[in-house]
Amino acid sequence: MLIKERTSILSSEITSEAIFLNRRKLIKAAAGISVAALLPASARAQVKKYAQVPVGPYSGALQPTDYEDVANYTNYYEFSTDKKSSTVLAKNLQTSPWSIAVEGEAEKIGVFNLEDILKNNPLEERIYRFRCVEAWAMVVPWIGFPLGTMLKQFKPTSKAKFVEFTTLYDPKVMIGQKTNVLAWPYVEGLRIDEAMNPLAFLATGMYDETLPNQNGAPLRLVVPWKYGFKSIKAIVKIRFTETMPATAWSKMGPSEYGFYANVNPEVAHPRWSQSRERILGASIFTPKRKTEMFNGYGDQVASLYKGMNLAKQY
Ligand SMILES: Nc1nc2c(c(=O)[nH]1)N[C@H]1C(S)=C(S)[C@@H](COP(=O)(O)O)O[C@H]1N2
Ligand SMILES: [Mo]
Repeated sequence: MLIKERTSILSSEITSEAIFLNRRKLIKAAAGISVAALLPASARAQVKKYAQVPVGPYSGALQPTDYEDVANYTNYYEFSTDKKSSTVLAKNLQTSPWSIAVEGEAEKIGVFNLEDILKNNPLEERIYRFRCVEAWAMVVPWIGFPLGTMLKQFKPTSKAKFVEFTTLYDPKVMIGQKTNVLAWPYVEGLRIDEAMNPLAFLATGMYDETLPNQNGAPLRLVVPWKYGFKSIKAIVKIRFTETMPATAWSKMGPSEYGFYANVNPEVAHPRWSQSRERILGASIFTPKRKTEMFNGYGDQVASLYKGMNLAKQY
């Protein structure tokens, strides 16, 4: 995400991302070692596992983005607005033990150990496209479980129309929380039917490995048909509500970051077009590709928005 004060550096920032990621590859190529050779042995041994996960319903025909690009260029404002710094600083987060408070309109509320939640939710691997609001896209093999399956275990009541998610608040470690770039803690939300859609996913890992801290460990949301900011990291609270949650980004910039945030090539962000995207880590000479409605997941999710004006409810 970009904050308002940084308007003028939008294009330079995108260029610097391409240069940063490509320079890293060039240095490795010059040193005569492949990117795969730099992965920990455990990851190399298992590379085939995610490579065998069928593309198709979840990812379209695109190939997974390099692990190193996904793990080294992150958005995590609790640590830093700089995508390389947040990657490094997030390593300080203690992700175990971890508990999640479940509150609001549900029969089974309380504080649950993540380990216990995992016992009731078998892990699976899914390759999803991912699209950040700034214009970069990537394809990530996540490990996790469907959000809706887990939510049903808490028995939401008929009053539960929305689900609100909250990130950890711990400014001693999450030093970005000492600044006011966003209203802390980070909050995101979904309408209950969006949350129950089988595509909505909670991730505990990626590329056959435990989720790196900087990508949201120990538990992060993945909503592949929406812009990246909906995919909240380091979740500590889930609340079922009757009214639409006020989310961190919409509080900061209501005209720029709506509640729905569906990937939509036709609705421009007030400060830039959304019609094209570039794959993270691709060469700066690779042409951008066309953004797809709902990030390519229209068949699975378009019915959720029947009758809505998505230019108004962005
Ligand atoms: N708690 C929290 N979650 C967050 C963010 C953040 O700053 N804090 N950034 C969001 C944005 S803008 C994007 S694009 C994705 C980036 O996920 P990635 O770093 O794993 O690529 O995380 C989202 N989740
Ligand atoms: Mo983003």
